Amino acid sequence: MIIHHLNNSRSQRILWMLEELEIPYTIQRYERDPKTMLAPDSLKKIHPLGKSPVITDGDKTLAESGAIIDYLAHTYGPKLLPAADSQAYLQYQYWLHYAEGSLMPYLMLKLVFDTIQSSPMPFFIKPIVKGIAAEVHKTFLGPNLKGNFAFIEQHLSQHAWFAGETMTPADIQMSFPLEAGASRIDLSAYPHIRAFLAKIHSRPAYQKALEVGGPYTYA
Ligand SMILES: N[C@@H](CCC(=O)N[C@@H](CS)C(=O)NCC(=O)O)C(=O)O
Repeated sequence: MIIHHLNNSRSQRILWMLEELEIPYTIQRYERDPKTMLAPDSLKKIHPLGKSPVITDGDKTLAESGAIIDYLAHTYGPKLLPAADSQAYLQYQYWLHYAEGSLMPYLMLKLVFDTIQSSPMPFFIKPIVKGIAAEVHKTFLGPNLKGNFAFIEQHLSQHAWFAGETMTPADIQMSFPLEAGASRIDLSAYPHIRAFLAKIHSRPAYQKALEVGGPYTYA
């Protein structure tokens, strides 16, 4: 098993998943361009999109975090997986897809708009750009981020873990948007989300993954 690991990225959660399941692996490291933060072209030799994470397991190459996590859980589990016919399994699938399908796009857009606003530009364009960014934030990003974080907070106030009373790989998948959220928005109104982050950060497998993965600014 090879994990193609881009520094400071979503592949951190695949390292955590591998550590939780105690699957032996080797790390192939890739460094982001410090200016653009993009992955190096060499990653495109492994998968055409050149995004991280990617894993190679024997003759299989897999991309997309949710698909990788689900593959690892089914191939090397059943540790962490709920019973296939249970309510918890439906919840596991829901949160596995929700993380990248619904929540991350809002966080990515926020990052893009925040970056545009703070980028150098001619002084006469600045008010226009700021105006557009403020409007997108007011009418679209702000309400959607608030709605989604309130929804997650409500869910975690009633369940110990995303799929119910025991940890599943959905918790690993949800870690990245919540950590990214913690670094970009004020989570003081969401005590259950903060408690969830503290709980996952105290797991030995999470800490081991951090140790081998290298610096990770979302944690
Ligand atoms: N939805 C994909 C997103 C993959 C993705 O965008 N990965 C980022 C790292 S967090 C990346 O490779 N960025 C570098 C680049 O875009 O060149 C997944 O969850 O695997």
